[in-house]
Amino acid sequence: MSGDLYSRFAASFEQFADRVLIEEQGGRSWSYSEIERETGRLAAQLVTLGVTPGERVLAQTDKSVEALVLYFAAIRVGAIYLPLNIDYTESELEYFFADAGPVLAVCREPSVALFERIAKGAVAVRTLDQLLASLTEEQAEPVRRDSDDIAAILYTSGTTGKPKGAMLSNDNLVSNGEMLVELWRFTPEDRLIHALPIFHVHGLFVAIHCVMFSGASAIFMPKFESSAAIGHMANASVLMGVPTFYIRLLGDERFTREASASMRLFISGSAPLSADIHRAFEERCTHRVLERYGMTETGMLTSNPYDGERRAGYVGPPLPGVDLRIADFESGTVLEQGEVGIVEVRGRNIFKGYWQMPEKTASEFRSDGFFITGDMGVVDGDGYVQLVGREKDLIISGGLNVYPAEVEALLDERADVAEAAVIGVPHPDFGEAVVAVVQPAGEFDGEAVREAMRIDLAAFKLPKQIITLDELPRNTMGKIQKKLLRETYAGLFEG
Ligand code: MLC
Ligand code: AMP
Repeated sequence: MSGDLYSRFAASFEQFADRVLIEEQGGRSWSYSEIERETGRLAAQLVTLGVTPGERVLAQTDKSVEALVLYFAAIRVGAIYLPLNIDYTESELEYFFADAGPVLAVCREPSVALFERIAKGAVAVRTLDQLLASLTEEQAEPVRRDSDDIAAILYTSGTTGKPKGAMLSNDNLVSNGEMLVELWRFTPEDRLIHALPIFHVHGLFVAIHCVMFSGASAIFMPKFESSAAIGHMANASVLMGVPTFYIRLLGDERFTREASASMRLFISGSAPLSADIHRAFEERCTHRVLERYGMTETGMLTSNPYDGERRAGYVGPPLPGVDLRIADFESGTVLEQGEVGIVEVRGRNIFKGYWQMPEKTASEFRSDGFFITGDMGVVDGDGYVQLVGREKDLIISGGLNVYPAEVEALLDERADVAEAAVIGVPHPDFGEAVVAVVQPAGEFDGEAVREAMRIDLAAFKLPKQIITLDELPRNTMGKIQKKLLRETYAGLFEG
């Protein structure tokens, strides 16, 4: 099987030419052949702007069919696609520009001045509208890439230091997509309710590749909204989402067995789906959510089975082709079945390393090629994986990752903060919410501090609440006791 991603897209463009690929919510439908034509034209525009194979195309755009076409076009010309969360602020963007060195940056109209300022004339800056306005009938020829050539870089933050660009190869994406189509039984008859953003692995690769590779179609929602999603269910077959989607559906009384009767599959991932929500969902509509587990660096790793038991609180067995083991984090010793340890993985879907960070990359792999996920887990007698926590100090809020160290650094550098500890606290909607516990230095106004942090921090990373304490709890070594703080504030958002 060829690992060239665009060839995989091209095969579907040809095979399913007249079928609908994307149906815009409240808008028009696009067939596979129409999307291919726009992709070819936009690709020609990218070539005119100097994009060549291996160059980075950075995109911070709203979700739209055109934004998706930009992804396909970048892949068609052999470029490396680099999608960014629309919430990222100036300082975050500066870092991505400097690190990735894109030749072209595509942004939203209100961000043009900011992008120009950051680009300093060294990077072409365009809005999607500008690109579309200058299209001609000319189509760029697809550029063939090798399996190991990089197709996309997705930034993920880290426990310490700066975000790292995970390099995903053509074959990483093709192999994982093909596997999921088979596992989840996607066919041309499927219609996916697509309500995720298209700048992460989940919404861009898992969702779009399942649709594209199988000849299915997607109903494109600008963002998740439960009543609209319920409205689509009569004409759809699959929903993919983060647990917050399922929590919000359960909170909507219009979500019933009848409303979801034509759906065949509900898939959840990116964050833990609690066993309670899993059960409540089944009680409400009789569907058992299929939970799977993945990472930006690895694509999808495990999935509950389509036909077998979809076990609440478990992420299922490893995907075919994924070697998964549990090891002792410190020593790397592989543990026995049933023992809790760090999850390590190997396979065709594992990324090619962090962009320009060979040492960082090396430190996250074992010598025999296993990638250290940072997730703690255990495998049961049936081969089902259960995730029980994280070795990495990470908060996952509504499916988005927030590294406490980044938020703490911003707080700690303030004159009115002596020291801060940022923790994840259970939240009824987002699963976990970011909370900052601060030991002030003098006068302190939490709300004003939150507002000030907005300048440097994407909105989803902002603490939902800032708590002040005269003294942060410490152990005998002087280390802040985050576990104790998490226990103390566990009920903060209850009721
Ligand atoms: C929005 N806000 C969030 C947030 N999303 N805060 C914390 N966590 C989030 N996830 C902020 C908003 O900026 C706003 O702040 C306030 O919270 C209320 O927002 P909202 O209107 O309730 O949020 P909404 O727009 O409805 O978005 C919630 C959401 C969205 C859950 C639908 O975040 C979402 O689509 N999440 C999915 C993310 C995703 O695709 N993850 C996959 C990563 S890939 P303010 O201050 O402005 O009022 C991956 C690998 C894998 O993890 O395995 O899949
Ligand atoms: P990201 O870096 O955004 O790709 O997030 C990857 C992380 O999300 C993983 O390392 C896990 O901690 C978490 N994750 C993904 N899917 C699940 C799941 N089904 N259950 C629990 N955690 C998950």
